[in-house]
Amino acid sequence: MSLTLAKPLYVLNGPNLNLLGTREPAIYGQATLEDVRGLCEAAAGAATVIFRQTNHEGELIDWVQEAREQACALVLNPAGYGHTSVALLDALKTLDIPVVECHLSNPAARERFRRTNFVSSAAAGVISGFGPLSYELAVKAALSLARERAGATASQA
Ligand code: CA2
Repeated sequence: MSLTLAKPLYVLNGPNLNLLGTREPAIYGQATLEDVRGLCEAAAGAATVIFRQTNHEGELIDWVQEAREQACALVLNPAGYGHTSVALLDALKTLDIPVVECHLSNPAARERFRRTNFVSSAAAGVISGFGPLSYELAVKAALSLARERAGATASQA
């Protein structure tokens, strides 16, 4: 039986991911961000997905703060900000909901600077390297963690 979640799942995307499907297909594939949105919605089944992308660090942080109150869980592809943003890490550390970090490529197998990561320490887990499938897996993992928590809360009531 799958628990109905009271709040939506947030899927947030960082800078340049709006270009998906238009550039660097050898690294990021042919799917557009709209295709990825569709895959996330399908993977979420009956759960509601709030799917957004921004090129602005402050806006991404505002959305993370919004997720604190409004979301059951967060899937985050921080894109370049994952390698640079202490501010994003600080925002993520204020969350009490499960966070799943997600990447299309496998940053560990790319340039050395991509091994610096400021957000993984605030995530329950990281899914990287599977293209759009990374998002589907991340959505399933995040909803599974959210349902575990909702079940635990319900059984304590
Ligand atoms: O693999 C990922 O999902 C990344 O988060 C993508 C980031 C990169 O900085 C991370 O190391 C790994 C880059 C996003 C840029 O997206 C583009 C998509 C199409 C064309 C150009 C850039």
